[in-house]
Amino acid sequence: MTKLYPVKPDFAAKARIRKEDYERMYEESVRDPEGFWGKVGQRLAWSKAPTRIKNVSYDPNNLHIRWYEDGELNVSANCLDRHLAERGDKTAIIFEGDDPNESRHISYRQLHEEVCKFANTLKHLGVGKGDRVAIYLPMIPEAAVAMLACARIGAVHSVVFGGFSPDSLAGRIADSTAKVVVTADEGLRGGKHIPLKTNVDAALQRPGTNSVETVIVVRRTGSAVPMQSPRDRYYHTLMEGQSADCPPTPLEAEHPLFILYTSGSTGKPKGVLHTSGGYLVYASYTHELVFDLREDDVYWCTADVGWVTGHSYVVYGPLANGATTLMFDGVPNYPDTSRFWNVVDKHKVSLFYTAPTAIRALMREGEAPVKKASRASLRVLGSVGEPINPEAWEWYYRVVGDERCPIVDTWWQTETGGILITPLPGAIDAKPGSATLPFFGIIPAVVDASGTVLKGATEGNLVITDSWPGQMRTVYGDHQRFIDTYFSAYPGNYFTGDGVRRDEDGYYWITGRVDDVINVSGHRIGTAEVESALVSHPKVAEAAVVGCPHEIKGQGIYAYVTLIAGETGTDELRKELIAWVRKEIGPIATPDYLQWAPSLPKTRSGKIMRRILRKIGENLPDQLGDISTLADPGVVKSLVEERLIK
Ligand code: 6R9
Repeated sequence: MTKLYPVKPDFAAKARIRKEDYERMYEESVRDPEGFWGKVGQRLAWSKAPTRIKNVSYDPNNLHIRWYEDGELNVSANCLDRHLAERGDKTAIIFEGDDPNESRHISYRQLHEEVCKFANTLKHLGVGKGDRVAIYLPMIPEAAVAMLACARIGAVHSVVFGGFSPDSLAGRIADSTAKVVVTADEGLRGGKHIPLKTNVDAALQRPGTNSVETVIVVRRTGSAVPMQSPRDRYYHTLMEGQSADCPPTPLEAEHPLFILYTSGSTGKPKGVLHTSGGYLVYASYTHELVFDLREDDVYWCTADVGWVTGHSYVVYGPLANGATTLMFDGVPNYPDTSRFWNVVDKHKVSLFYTAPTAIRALMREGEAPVKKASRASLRVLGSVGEPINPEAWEWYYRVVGDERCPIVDTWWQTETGGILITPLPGAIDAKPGSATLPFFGIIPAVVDASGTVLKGATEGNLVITDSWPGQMRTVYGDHQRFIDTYFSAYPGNYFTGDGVRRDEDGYYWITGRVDDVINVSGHRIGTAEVESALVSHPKVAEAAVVGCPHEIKGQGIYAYVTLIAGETGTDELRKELIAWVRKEIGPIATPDYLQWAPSLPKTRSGKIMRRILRKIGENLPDQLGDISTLADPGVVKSLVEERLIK
């Protein structure tokens, strides 16, 4: 039986949303979405107030998603200018470096000044409304400055995670035809230097990247890096003498705010496009209610700005709410495994948001590194990125939160812009491992493979039946792919790509991806991307990649590789191929297992039967199911015998 953790009465007494509020507001939000989101939209400062709240059709033949479409606003003005009168001296960003001796506070006034100067810098470089700017930076305040400066002038940012390889960066630059790249000389992680500028140089040698006119380099470590004139310019020299006066450009609510690439089931990552008004309404509203935000909270989300969590819940949500947000440029185990909790004590963090993979890794180190720190400031704990296993949930609750802090297990996606299924800490009783109930305006449904809607306690695929303001609007440059990926499988619904179980209390339990996406440490990796990296190696004939269970990462990457005739699968070659994928995509895509496959199980029409490979990788050789449709059932036997997880 699952344990129930009821909302604590003392927490509920002071909470923004209590049980009865949740029920009443949820009912209203789905009965009258226009009225509900019209009111919620007033939380932002609009230069022109919207009157048309929702204009949505999920019909694949006429697909459009528009919120607040006749309104005008500027996202950076909402995150900065409107706080100046009341909160000018309040800390907007606490920066905590990789080195525990490096930290700094940036007030709203200072951040505003820096953003204005950088927005003027971008303008001076010829960047205007609608132009794309790639951001390839560590977790330093300049990353937020660059994002907000783009927003200020209507440029569209595309943040690329600093752990991606030159090739991955090049693909993203080419797809978005970015005019400027903002990077740093180097990153610093766990004391190690990451060659960001050198990676940019390598990326810009790749075909398709000649849209880039300028590379702006932030000095992070001060190491000497090659600078190519006139293309490469230092951030600090460009900023010298720039005016701190830069009026925000009023933009239509549906003006694009950013593109963020995410892995799908086919080879090429998709440029998820989010727009301005609806996105900011949704990110800020969810941030306020899910974390029960108070004026004096210190909020820390450990995600990198290279992921959507960093966009919505490090930068945009918190700053739109006038909160203090902590940016951490380090790792949980440097200088030691008490780091998270030392940072919590040092900055009196009250709201803490991290990923299950980090919890599991720290859990392995025992309680002592946690208990060394007081953590007395903590009030709410959050989880995001993948299903949290009940053991990790219990440990987070008991050891980190001292059984005092509610846990919010927040389910959402790059595509959704903000949290869709989550407990509200003062309103919804928790069950470890369940993301619980939908946020306001969200109508989840469970469907079977044929699209039949299943009622009551059941299990199937998760769809969302109507739009919400934070929803993505299109795949950049490929609207048809947007329709095909999300709206064709179950017409009239948004398909999430996740499997789900709904229990007798109506609680949702996400069971993981049902497509060819693997969730490694909360990061999405397309199996097709890893496969294409493998087959680009001259000795590889064919490859198939599946997910497998992994104690820390949640899922690991399991690759089956067929070599070209005449090559032998040695340990050395295995290492070489693993290193190859790491170099091609980035460290997060490093295969955990690589099995030599004399051949791959295929149907008579030549399709690889991944279902079988998945079961072998999961060490479930008794559950292969029907293999009679295979062209050569014999190949399965040797793959089972040689499997790497037993
Ligand atoms: C925000 C983010 C999205 C995929 C999603 C799902 C998994 C995220 C989860 C969760 C169970 C949670 N996921 N949060 N699964 N419980 N609380 O992670 O976006 O990188 O696009 O990943 O992550 O499978 O479909 P993104």
